[in-house]
Amino acid sequence: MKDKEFRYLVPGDYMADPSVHVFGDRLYIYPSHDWESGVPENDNGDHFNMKDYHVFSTDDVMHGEVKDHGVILSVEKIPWAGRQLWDCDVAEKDGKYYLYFPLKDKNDIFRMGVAVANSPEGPFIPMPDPVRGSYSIDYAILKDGDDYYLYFGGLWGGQLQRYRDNKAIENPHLEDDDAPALPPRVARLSEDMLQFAEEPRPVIILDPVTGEPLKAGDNQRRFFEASWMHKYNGKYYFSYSTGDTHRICYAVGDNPYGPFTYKGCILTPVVGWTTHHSIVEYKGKWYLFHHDCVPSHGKTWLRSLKVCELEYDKEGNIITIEGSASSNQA
Ligand code: FUB
Repeated sequence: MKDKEFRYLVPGDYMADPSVHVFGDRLYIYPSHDWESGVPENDNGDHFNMKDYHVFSTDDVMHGEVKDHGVILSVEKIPWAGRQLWDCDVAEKDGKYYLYFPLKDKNDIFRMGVAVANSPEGPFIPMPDPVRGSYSIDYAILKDGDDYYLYFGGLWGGQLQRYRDNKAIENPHLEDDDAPALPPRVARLSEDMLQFAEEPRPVIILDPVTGEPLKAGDNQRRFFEASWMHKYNGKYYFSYSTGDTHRICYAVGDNPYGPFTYKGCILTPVVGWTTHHSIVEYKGKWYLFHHDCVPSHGKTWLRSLKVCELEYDKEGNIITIEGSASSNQA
């Protein structure tokens, strides 16, 4: 059997957390930009001390040129900035491009910023304030008809455990193992794309056997961070990282709000603590963009952007891909 082909997309730099979309006839990649900042590693992710974003584009995913369009937004241009530009995403509406990014404010709380451009290649001009009512990290956008849905959330350093019912709580905590897992959130965006049009709602992932929400102690399957949403054959595929068990998993539903029924593992662990991805169709093929730490020899804060083809079986199940932690991928 032929070995699966993987490609490192930006061999000269460290890029992670890819969000990928097709705009016009090109494919655009919006990653986080890792660098050696010298901040020591801890469970809050302080070592992910990113300070700018680049955008890349290509018209041939596995073999063509990957063009670096340069810096499209940097932390010193954002008036409310504290630190740490983590996973962003971009949507197009009426010829304008909207970049949604998580950044800690001056009180070290993650908020969502929006920056606007006239081209997918930027530059993106940040709005003066974060989005009202925004919190946590890892924003991902689904355009569905005329509506745009934003998925978000992340445990531990992503601060999701600080909120219940969209309000900050005094004593941040994870749920007990037997309780339903803390869910990611989804909110429809306003007409002008600059605010939430509604209060964020929980994204519930159900156990296919019991029909109950996955439990907080179910670390192999429950949501941790890295939301992504794509559609396949009219179904909504919500995918995410399980964090401390290092898997990319997915669940399927009938509408953008869910609930979603757990289906399986898309990507087994890669080299490095984090795993994060996006799934996109381009020129008739499906791709899994992700990252690992093979080129940096396992330095978990220096991640490299990677892609491979993704396939479905006849029932629409995603065929599991073996990550670099358990294979001999170069
Ligand atoms: O890149 C910083 C954080 O690491 C992201 O927000 C998470 O998804 C994880 O990849």
